[in-house]
Amino acid sequence: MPADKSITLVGGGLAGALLAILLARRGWSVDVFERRGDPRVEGYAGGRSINLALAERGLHALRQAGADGDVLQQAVMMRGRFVHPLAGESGLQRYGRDDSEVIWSINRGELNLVLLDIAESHGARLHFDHALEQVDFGARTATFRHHAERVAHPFRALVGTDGAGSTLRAEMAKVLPLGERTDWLDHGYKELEIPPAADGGFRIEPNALHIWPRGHYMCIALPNDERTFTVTLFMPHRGAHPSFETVQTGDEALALFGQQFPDTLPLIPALRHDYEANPVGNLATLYLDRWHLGGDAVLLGDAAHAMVPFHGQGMNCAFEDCVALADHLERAPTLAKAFAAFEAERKPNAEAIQRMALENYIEMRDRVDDADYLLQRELELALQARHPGRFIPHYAMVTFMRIPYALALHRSEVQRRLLEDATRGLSALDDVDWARLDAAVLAALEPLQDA
Ligand code: FAD
Ligand code: 8RB
Repeated sequence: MPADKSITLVGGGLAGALLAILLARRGWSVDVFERRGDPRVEGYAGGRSINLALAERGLHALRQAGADGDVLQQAVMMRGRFVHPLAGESGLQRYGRDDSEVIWSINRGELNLVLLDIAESHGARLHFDHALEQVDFGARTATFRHHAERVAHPFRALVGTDGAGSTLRAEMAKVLPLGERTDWLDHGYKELEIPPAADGGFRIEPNALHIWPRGHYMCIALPNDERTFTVTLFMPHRGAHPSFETVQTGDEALALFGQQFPDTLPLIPALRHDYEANPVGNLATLYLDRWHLGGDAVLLGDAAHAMVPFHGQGMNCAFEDCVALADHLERAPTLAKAFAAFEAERKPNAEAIQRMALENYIEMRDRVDDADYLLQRELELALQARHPGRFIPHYAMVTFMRIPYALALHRSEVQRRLLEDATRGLSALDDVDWARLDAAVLAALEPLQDA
């Protein structure tokens, strides 16, 4: 543990607020500088109610911070995907074996508020309306814009929890190239809303993550505890219809939804308005070769490894980063060693979930209503029952376990080959050659230690 336990966090979003709690509870002197105003005074900037899926990795981190109770109180359980094909029957595909294997829809604003409150109660000093502008690493001072003024603060070390557009990252890159690369996805997104029903209840099944898969594009909907759903349309920016190029006006959106998502039309009364009022968002994966500058500064969460949203793991991964960094800070003799050990542990795992997130887009938009795919999901469950602790479905390794993402990716690749080989040409599990498949599973997969 370093002798001087003081640290400055840039960004009081999800990761910044959580890390502040973890460190303040361990006796660190923590300052958090956040660009926005205090959400507890001004309301959460961002307005619309935006929800996120919380899974085991994020929940575990919240438990470490003593924040899980407050957060789960406002959460809505999502037991599985509720798939709405264009033709054919819609229905729930469970994520796990039972209600202990679920994910939770939580409100971003509420979550941030709860975490900031707890951070402050443990002694973290929160400085709102302070946007990092510039860092002098030689003099160890950081300059923030505070309303119309510029204020300089001395620091021992900086942690960049300032999100995908990180200013700290840009300041670090002026001293040491970080090898930054951004891969933009050629798809974007637009948010819409399903309001409550006339009787004040949910208009569709509340305890699910809804998906309308349409091949090259899709809609999803997550429930909010105020009985609304946030709907997100993901589709290509440009090119053949439908794309954000061919669907620009509210009327064009009405036509698209009428043809491709007809069951949602009566659910989204303000579709025309929402479509025109809300911007098209961009999606990207951010890769860096380095996350830290000696013992002076380190990046985590979206600032280090922003990812596409399709596994619902951006926050979960950022929270897992916070637990890892707090542990390394506790164990390592110097900040430089702590930051280096943190980067060595987390970078391969961040890269693994970034890749799995890209892959899950294809699965969600194109595969979830496919017969081959459903047969493979059925076989995954059967193999999990035949080989407990050894064959674990891909989704479960990412979502319900805390094994390193890189290990989950590796085992998923091995398992996918087994599933494809065993189901090739089959239309039901009755015809599976179980003796052969069991032998292949035993040969290809070691038992998992913490399963
Ligand atoms: P952020 O939460 O973005 O926090 C960054 C903070 O830094 C902000 O408060 C910002 O105001 C502040 N800041 C920025 N610049 C400065 C500066 N110069 N000075 C001071 N402060 C600054 N993840 C999931 O796991 N599950 C989901 O279902 C999910 N859904 C999502 C839905 C949407 C619409 C979006 C946009 C993202 C979603 N994510 C989800 C991803 C998740 O939001 C991010 O991965 C997560 O918020 C990263 O946390 P962070 O603290 O690194 O960044
Ligand atoms: N960022 C999610 C999943 C996986 C669901 C499954 C997918 C919206 C922006 Cl697209 C998406 C998942 O495989 O069945 N779990 O959680 C969250 C997702 O999107 C979030 C709400 C989102 N993230 C910019 C928009």
